[in-house]
Amino acid sequence: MIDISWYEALGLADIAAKVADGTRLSIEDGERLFACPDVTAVGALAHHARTRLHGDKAFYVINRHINYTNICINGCLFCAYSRERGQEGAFRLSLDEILAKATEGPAPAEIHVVGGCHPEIPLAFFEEMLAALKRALPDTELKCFTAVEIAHFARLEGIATSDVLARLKRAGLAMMPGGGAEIFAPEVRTRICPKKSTGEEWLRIAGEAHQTGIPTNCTMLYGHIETVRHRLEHLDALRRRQDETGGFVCFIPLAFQVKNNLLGLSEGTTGVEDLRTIAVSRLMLDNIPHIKAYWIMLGVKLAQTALLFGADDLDGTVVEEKIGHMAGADSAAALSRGDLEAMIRGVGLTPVQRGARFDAKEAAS
Ligand code: V47
Ligand code: SF4
Repeated sequence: MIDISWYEALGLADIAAKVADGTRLSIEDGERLFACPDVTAVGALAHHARTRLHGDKAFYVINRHINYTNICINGCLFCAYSRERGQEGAFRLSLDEILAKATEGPAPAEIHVVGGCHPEIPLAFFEEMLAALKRALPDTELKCFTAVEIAHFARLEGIATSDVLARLKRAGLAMMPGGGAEIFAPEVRTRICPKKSTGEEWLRIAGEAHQTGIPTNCTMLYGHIETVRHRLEHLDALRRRQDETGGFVCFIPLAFQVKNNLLGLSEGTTGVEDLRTIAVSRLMLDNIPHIKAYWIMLGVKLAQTALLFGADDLDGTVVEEKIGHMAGADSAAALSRGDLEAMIRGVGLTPVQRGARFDAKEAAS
């Protein structure tokens, strides 16, 4: 139940009424939620929306992240992870090294594989990688490659992105992660990632993946040079794409980690800003089922709190993470299933172990 008198006092009764009856919020509604002095009031609305979708369930996955290379031709200015070829710290894993990482513990439900846009790894390598992973781990879902990598593979091969997607799906790709979206607005992109696919191209490839039968996640990198309006326009673009193709499974707001960037930024986001961004995302994205509190970027305690501010998923065990940690994220490298379940139970919710596409794996014990 939404306590309308609380929202009347805040001048947000009309928005609370929209949330109560499931009416889509406008960008201007989103701006008012960002401006509301009481973040707990915004969080309570988002919790109402997430409870309507998921009851008392909160999700996690037994997964493993693998980064196959940090060599990248894009050189995004916010990215602490990428290196040029030959630069100190540059790496590229062989197929055997990828397989060794994938199979080093018990089989995960999901393997998340992404990398930089390497100037010469051919598409055939990734087809072989997917087939080899599938042979080694037949029950593991392969969630690999962002829309930016797909655009890069297509350019290297001189073929259409739809052909890249079809070939990767045939080789065993089940799902794509949501990275590379950053902020779609061209005036932001030209300043933070001028060489990367445009926002329009990212959205086009996501839609193409959905039409090829590959569901994807989607992300937003916030807390750098963007404005609140840019965030809301980004969310609106995602939900319009979702109206058309329906293939987004989960949205992940990525809090910018500030160490080692070329943007000259040194102030990270605050916890309150993170919670507000998660809450407004839940309220705006009325057609995307899941919102992830990615503990790697948020830290464990804030990710847990975010489960009461609109998020319904914690991602997973992860095992090894480089992108956030090279930018100063001070979270642990990995969490256990027990840690994730305790985080969820600690806020009075029921843990549900899921697969990459959020199919339930088993009832939590
Ligand atoms: O695309 C890069 C972001 C993304 C920084 O789909 C940074 O389930 C914060 O997309 N601070 C990769 N973020 C991570 C990603 C992801 C992670 C977990 C789950 C899923 C999923 C997707 O990380 C990049 C970029 O947007 N990023 N540098 C940084 N300094
Ligand atoms: Fe390359 Fe991705 Fe880093 Fe940009 S964010 S430089 S595309 S690895």
